This record gives sequence, structure tokens and C-alpha cells, in this order.
Amino acid sequence: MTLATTTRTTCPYCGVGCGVLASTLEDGTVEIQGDPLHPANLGRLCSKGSALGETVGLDGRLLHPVVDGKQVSWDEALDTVSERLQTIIQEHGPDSVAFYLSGQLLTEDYYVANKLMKGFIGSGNIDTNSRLCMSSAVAAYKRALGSDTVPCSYEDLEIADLLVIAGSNAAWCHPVLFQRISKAKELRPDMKVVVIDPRRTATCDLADLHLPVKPGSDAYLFNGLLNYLKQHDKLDWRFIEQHVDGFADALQAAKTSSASIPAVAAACELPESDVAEFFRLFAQTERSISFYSQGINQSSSGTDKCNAILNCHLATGRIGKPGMGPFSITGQPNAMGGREVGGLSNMLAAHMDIDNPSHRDLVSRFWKTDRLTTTPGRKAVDMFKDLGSGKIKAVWVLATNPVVSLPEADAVKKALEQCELLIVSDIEQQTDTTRHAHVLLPALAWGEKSGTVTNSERRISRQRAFLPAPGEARADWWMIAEVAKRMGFAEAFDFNSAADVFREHAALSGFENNNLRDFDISALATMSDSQFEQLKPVQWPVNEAAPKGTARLFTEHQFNTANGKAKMIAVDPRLPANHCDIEYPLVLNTGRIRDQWHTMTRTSRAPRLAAHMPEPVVEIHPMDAATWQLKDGALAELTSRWGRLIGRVNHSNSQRPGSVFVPIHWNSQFAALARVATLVNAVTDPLSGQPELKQTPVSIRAFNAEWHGFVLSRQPLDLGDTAYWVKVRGEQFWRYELAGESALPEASEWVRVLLGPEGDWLDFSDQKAGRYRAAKFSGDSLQAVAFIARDFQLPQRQWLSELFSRETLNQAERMSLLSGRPASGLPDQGKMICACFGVGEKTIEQGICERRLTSVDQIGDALKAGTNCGSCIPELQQMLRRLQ
Ligand SMILES: Nc1nc2c(c(=O)[nH]1)N[C@H]1C(S)=C(S)[C@@H](COP(=O)(O)OP(=O)(O)OC[C@H]3O[C@@H](n4cnc5c(=O)[nH]c(N)nc54)[C@H](O)[C@@H]3O)O[C@H]1N2
Ligand SMILES: Nc1nc2c(c(=O)[nH]1)N[C@H]1C(S)=C(S)[C@@H](COP(=O)(O)OP(=O)(O)OC[C@H]3O[C@@H](n4cnc5c(=O)[nH]c(N)nc54)[C@H](O)[C@@H]3O)O[C@H]1N2
Ligand code: SF4
Ligand SMILES: [Mo]
Repeated sequence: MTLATTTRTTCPYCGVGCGVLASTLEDGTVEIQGDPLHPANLGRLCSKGSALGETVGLDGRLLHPVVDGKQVSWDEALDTVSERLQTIIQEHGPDSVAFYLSGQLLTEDYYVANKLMKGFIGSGNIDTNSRLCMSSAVAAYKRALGSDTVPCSYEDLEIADLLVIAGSNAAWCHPVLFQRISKAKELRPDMKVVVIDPRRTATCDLADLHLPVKPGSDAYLFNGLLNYLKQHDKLDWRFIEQHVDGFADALQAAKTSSASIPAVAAACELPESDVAEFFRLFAQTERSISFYSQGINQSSSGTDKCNAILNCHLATGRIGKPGMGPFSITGQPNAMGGREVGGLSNMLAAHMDIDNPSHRDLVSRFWKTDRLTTTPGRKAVDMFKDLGSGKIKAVWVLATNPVVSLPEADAVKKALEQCELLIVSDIEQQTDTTRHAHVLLPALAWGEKSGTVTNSERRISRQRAFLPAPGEARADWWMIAEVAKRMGFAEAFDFNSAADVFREHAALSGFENNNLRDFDISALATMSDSQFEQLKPVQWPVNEAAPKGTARLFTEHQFNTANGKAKMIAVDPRLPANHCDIEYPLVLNTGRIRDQWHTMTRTSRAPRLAAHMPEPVVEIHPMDAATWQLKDGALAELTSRWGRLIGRVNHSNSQRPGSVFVPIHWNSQFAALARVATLVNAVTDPLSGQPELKQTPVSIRAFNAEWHGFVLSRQPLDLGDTAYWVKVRGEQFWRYELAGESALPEASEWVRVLLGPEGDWLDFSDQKAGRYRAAKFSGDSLQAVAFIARDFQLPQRQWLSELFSRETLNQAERMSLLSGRPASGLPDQGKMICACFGVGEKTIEQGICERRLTSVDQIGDALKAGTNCGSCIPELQQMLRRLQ
């Protein structure tokens, strides 16, 4: 097929920020490749990035503005938004309204929203899902360095001699970066990797040492490290003297909490020898990087934990030098852009602070406003609490799905049901949040929108449109600017393009800067439209002194504080706010899986991404599973003080005894009862406001289903009040996993009602055994299959799925539908491992055992698995270790 056009753009998922080449083929399909020229990925893409072409379809897209359930024109929708907001503001003041944004907006969207709320509505009530993501890292950087500045580059990760990965599952969450690190370690086997995570994740595949810490105990460990470095005379005294304040207090606090290796080992529930090994490695390795993410940030003491890490780098002078530094890795594609424009409620714009009168004066003059907010606004969790209590009356939600992602999610749902005005800009018609909206505004999606994002290493890249705007969808920045104009601020929001917005943002960063703020991209402020179109990826600062950008910061050891010194913080470690007890004896840990993105609105469109982990799992150590009598593959019910969930039990030795892990992705669009955030407590860090999403006490019990089943159907189904259902997209069908609490008196009848009685049916029923199997045909074409049983051990779905790609089925295949066993020639592949080439676990196991494959490369040569995006390589390696 000839290519129509190829566009250079950026992946819309994680903070690695990979460059993508998107080509629209003549038949309209989209082909995706990694951009070999993009410095973040140099041509690589992970499974999610590779599958982007499958996610650009328009079914289910929100394509027209809707007000109170009725499709309306843009004019009417925008008038409604501005009128309703103004009425509420007139009656209750500016703080009665709020915006809730997202690290998936482009910098231009973010800038305009921040300008409207803080500059012209005059409230600080604008916050973002980044509050849930890395606000603790931001608060800690600001405390220690005087500014929210990530000092390192990805290249530093490759040249480091020691990489301490704390609370990050980079193998699944930042896969291309993880691949870069793996490659570097392969080339330099002396490079050491330590992984600190209660779970043994795929990331541990690279670890020379894995520390399965007690959940929430990391600050004891890093305090212990600081103390050890002092005891073993491994501190950089000159650096401390010249460039650091607060050393003595920080050390004293470290001594108090973490006096010795045995004390640390006890606090973190680790073997003493492992703690000693970690300390020894850090002490002896000058080029060391700490790479940290949600296992550290998402905590009621997340800021302190980040500072405990920063302390170790400041005390050893390991910052601002090649291959060294504290590297907080960001999650979303534009989490960093949001920080740069001041998207958090306690920031102003361009790295300035609301609390600082001279910053307020500067921004007021630049924006030509006399309405600038003088006080910070509500942080995400409190914002939704205020919405629930009625203190905030209206919220405009853009590019985030708070009914799924905020803690105590049922309370959030209730707040949205009750509030006076909910405006939602999204790309999807039906999400758990859009359901409650009074006004729905259709946004441009990836592939259609245009602007900039900043990745984890401060690199600004262009996202470029390569698809036409569908329906009436418009850019997020455009709709905000249109509302601003209608609210009477036309002059300040007279933007005609993303380039216009970017130039203003860049100009503000340089306005009266005089080297006072390190976020300075003033060299980009005078770009023409065509220069903006061609902008190459560049790391900020980009200014007169560094017109080509800056790879590493603090090379002169001058920090952004009044006296130029960095600050060590005295950290008094605190364990999670809620403790386990007899009633709630397990710690619920929540996080990500390899092939889904957040609330699945986009990744669920790609069948190959669903294959890796089709259901919400409850991962539990076999010992705990035995205690609570939970069989592998059965269903379990989790309960906390805040909510309830049903998921599929997965016995895993990687799980820490005493903890269970549940992924964050499932929601009411894809499952009956699997919004994990309903269980999670909304307690937050007092400094950053980041919620404790990783440690909630829960209880567990077997979910006693009277029947189990699954259906594959070409048509989507309505499962009504079935206790357990999960919806998964297949290539040519929908797959539903099912279970019910009360017995099905007549399974055949129930299945016929569910699937519609028309068509030709084959079925088999063994009432005594509670077994029912059916297949429905339209002519020769298979329309649906249903399997019901008392037990959860049902036939494999993989080979059945393949029957949906046939035009007709032969007799043996028809019979296999009822026998539940594959007809010959249809191998059962087992769990999908390689999403790109559809290679299953059993095929790979067979290859390893029968064909004596001994390396990932050999598996690739023989079976293709792992040869495209490489996201499954850690799993291939685990299988090799297990079977060899
Ligand atoms: N596939 C995929 N990739 C993604 C995303 C996605 O949805 N899917 N989302 C992106 C986003 S927005 C983000 S923020 C990042 C998140 O990236 P990560 O932070 O790597 O992801 P998580 O799975 O949330 O959590 C990381 C790890 O923290 C561990 N952890 C839990 N408690 C503790 C603790 O007390 N101490 C320590 N040391 N570790 C602990 C968990 O076991 C988990 O393995 O991923 C980004 N990348
Ligand atoms: N328990 C628990 N909860 C968590 C976490 C955890 O680890 N554990 N992690 C937290 C973290 S780090 C994060 S980042 C959040 C993520 O959580 P969310 O931000 O709520 O998740 P998404 O699914 O990314 O939501 C994005 C929404 O924006 C829509 N969208 C996509 N593109 C666009 C666009 O261009 N414009 C507009 N207007 N809309 C668009 C999508 O359809 C979707 O509805 O979850 C947080 N919640
Ligand atoms: S690592 Fe994967 S999800 Fe992240 S930006 Fe690169 S391709 Fe996208
Ligand atoms: Mo995130």
C-alpha cells in the first residue's frame, strides 16, 4: 500500500515522550513507526506506542457539543458555559468555580486554562491530575533546589554506574527508557541496578539487587543511607560546605530514625545483608542516579520521601554532573508542560509562585490584568471534597476521568452527580465522568491536535496533527479561549493558533527573567508559524545563553534559592496514614499493567493490547491466598472502609506477603465492579496534597459465585446486573467474562435472552453438572459462543477467538465449540505475551523446552516474540529463567 503522508509527532502516552512517524495509508489506516531521529527513543516504540494506529477510530467518539443531554451548536455550548459560570461567580465569588486539568493536555491548552482561571476569573482553583502523579516530587525539588527542576537527561541513565530505581515499574510504565537502560547495562555489565519495590516486578529483571521493602517504609531506607554515608566517610564535605544548607539537621533526623543497618532492616522488613549491600553500592559508586516514581510520590509523606532521596545526592555532591542525580520520572506525556505553565493550584505560571508578590506583579503586568489571584486554590482531592460539600459549585474537567482516578472515587462520583455545573471536555462519549456532565465539549484527540509536550528530561517536542478534525471536535485551548472571550476577556485571549499560544508562553518565561528562573524558553518566543511547525525536540532552558537547549542543570552548583545553596531537609519518616488491623489485614497496592493506559478510553480500542491481561486481577502471594482460601483463577472480593471490588485472583510469588496488587485501569465501562480507586483512602501529603494511592488497608474473601462463564459475541451485550462481568475487545468480537451470585435456573434461556434468540443455535447442556455451552450462527458465520459452568475453570478463549476470523466453520470446529477443546490444527497459545505478533505463553514455553531456545534473541529468531517493540522481553527473560 502506498503511503499518502508521513508526519513526525510524539506518542501521547507516557512521559518518555517518544517520537512517532505516523503515516496515513491510502485506505485510511494509520501506520505507526518509531522516529529514528527523536532523541528520546531513536526509533523504538513500546507495545502501546506501536498500537497507536489501532486507536484512532471514531466509534464512540464525542463529536458534537451537548448541553443537558441535547446536541447543540458550538456557539450555544460556549454561551451556556460562560453564562452559567458567570452566574455562579456573580453569586458566590470566583472561588466557587474550578478547573480540573490533566497532564495529557498540550502545553498550549494548559497555558490558556491557567491564564483564564488565575489571571482573569481571579481564583487559584485550577488543579490537575498531576496532583495524583508527581506533586510530591515537585514539592521536594522546590524545597531542596529552590525550583521544580529535573536536573538530569536520559543519557545520564545510560552512563551511570549505579541506578537506584525506587517505586517505579519502568519495564511496564516507561518501557522505551527501560530498554535504553537494559541496552546500556548489556554493553557495560559493571553497571549496577537496585530496585526498591514491595513487588518483584518486571523491572527487577534488570536488578542486581531487589529490595522488597515494607510498603511505605522508603524514608527509613534513604535516611539510613545518609547515616551510613556519614559513618563511612563517603560525604562530599566541600560540596556540602559550599553548596548545601541544612546538613546537620538532616543528618540528625537520619540518625534518629535509622541509626544502623539492623534498625533500617527492621523498619523496612528487609534482610540486613541486602540493606548493607545497597548502602555499600551507593557509597562506593560516584556515578549514581536515583530514579523514582509513584511508589515514592503517592504517599501521605511523599514529599519527605523524595527529600530523603535528594538528601543523599546533595550530601555526596551527586547532582549536576554526568551520570548522577535525583531523577523523578514523570508519568504523563505532558506532566512537565503542566508544571511549566503553572497548572497546579499553588503555582502561578512559568515557574513562578502565587505566594510571591513580585511574581504576581510581574505576571499581572505581562497578562495586563488586575484580577490575578492572590491566593493558591484547592488541590485536587480537596477540590472534589469542596464540590461534594457545595462550597465549589462548578467544575470544568478537561482530559481526565476523575470518577475513576481520584481516591474515594464513589464520593467523587456523588459530588459530580450533585454539583450545580459539570463541564467535561473529552474525546469519548461515554466515560464514567462524561456520564454526569451538564455540558460535554468534544475535543480533538491525538493525531488531530497540534501543539507541544515536555517529557521527563525537559525535552519539548511537537505533537502534530495528521488526521482531519472529526465531526465538530475542536482543540482544548480553543474552547477555553472562546469561553474567556464570552466572559469579557477577548483581548487577552485573542489566540489564532497553538503557535500563538506557545509564543506567549515562551515570552512570559523570559519576561524580566534575568537568570532568576531556570524555566526560560525565551529563545522560542519569536518563532514564526513555520518555525513552530518545524520545531525540533529541545531541552529547556532554551535562551540566549543556551539557544540549542540544555541537557543538564546545576552544573555550576548554583541552586535557585536566595543564597544559591541547595537545602537538605530533616526527614522524620512516617508510615502510611491508615494501618492494617484485624478487620482490614492486607495492604492494597495499586498501579499499572504493561499494555493499558489509565482508564482505558484509548488503549481498549486495540485488541492486541487487551490480550496481555484481559481482566482486573487481584495479585496475591500464594501464602496469603492459602490463608484466605483463594484459588488461582477464581474470583475475589476486596473491601476497604471506602469501597468494594471484584477481580480475578492471580497467585504470584512476586507479590509481597501481606500485600495485594490491583491495576488501576478498569472502570464501569469495562467491568461490573472494578474501579479500584473506590477502595483507596483520600488521605494526602500535607505539603504536596498528593494522595496515598499505594497503601490502603483492605480485607479479602473468595467471591462465591454460583456460576461462571464467558461469551464471545460479534455484538456488544448488556449484562444488566450480573455480579461480575468484564468486557474485552477482540479482533472481530467482544469478549465477556462472567459470574453470578445466584444460580441460573435455565442457562439456555438466560443465554438466549442475552444474545437474542434469532439465528441458528448449537447447544449442549448438562444440568446436573451445571454446564451449558452454546454457539449461535448466522448462516455459516459464527455470531457468538457462550460457556457456562459451576466452576471458573472454563475452556481457553484464545483458540475460540480465532474461529471468529473464519468465514465458515467445518464440522470438527463446530463440534469443538461444544466439546470445549480445540479441533486439531488450532493450538491453544495460552496467555498472550507478545502483543505485537500475538505469541502466547504456551507457544513460547514449548519453544524453550522443545526447541531448546536459551536466549531472548533465539526466541525472537524462532517465534518472532519480542522482536518488534520489546515490551515483553522482561517476561521472556522470566520464562527462560523459570524453564531452563
Ligand atoms: N503501561 C502503562 N504505562 C504508564 C501508564 C499507564 O497507565 N500504563 N501511566 C503513566 C503514568 S501517568 C504514570 S504516573 C507512570 C507511573 O509509573 P510507575 O510509578 O512506575 O507505576 P505504578 O505501577 O503506579 O507504581 C510503581 C511501583 O511502585 C510500587 N510501590 C508500591 N508501594 C511502594 C512503596 O511503599 N515503596 C516503593 N519503593 N515502591 C512501592 C508498586 O509496587 C509499583 O510497582 O506510568 C506511566 N506509564
Ligand atoms: N488508585 C490509584 N489511582 C490513581 C493512580 C494510581 O497509581 N493508583 N495513579 C494516578 C495517576 S499518576 C494518574 S496520572 C491518573 C490518571 O487518571 P486519568 O487522568 O483520570 O485517566 P485517563 O484515562 O488518562 O483520562 C484521560 C481522559 O481524557 C480523555 N482524553 C484523551 N485525550 C484527550 C484530549 O486531547 N482532550 C481532552 N479534552 N480529553 C482527552 C480520555 O478519553 C479520558 O477520558 O490516575 C491517578 N489515579
Ligand atoms: S515508552 Fe511507549 S508509551 Fe511511552 S512514549 Fe514511548 S512509545 Fe509511548
Ligand atoms: Mo501519572
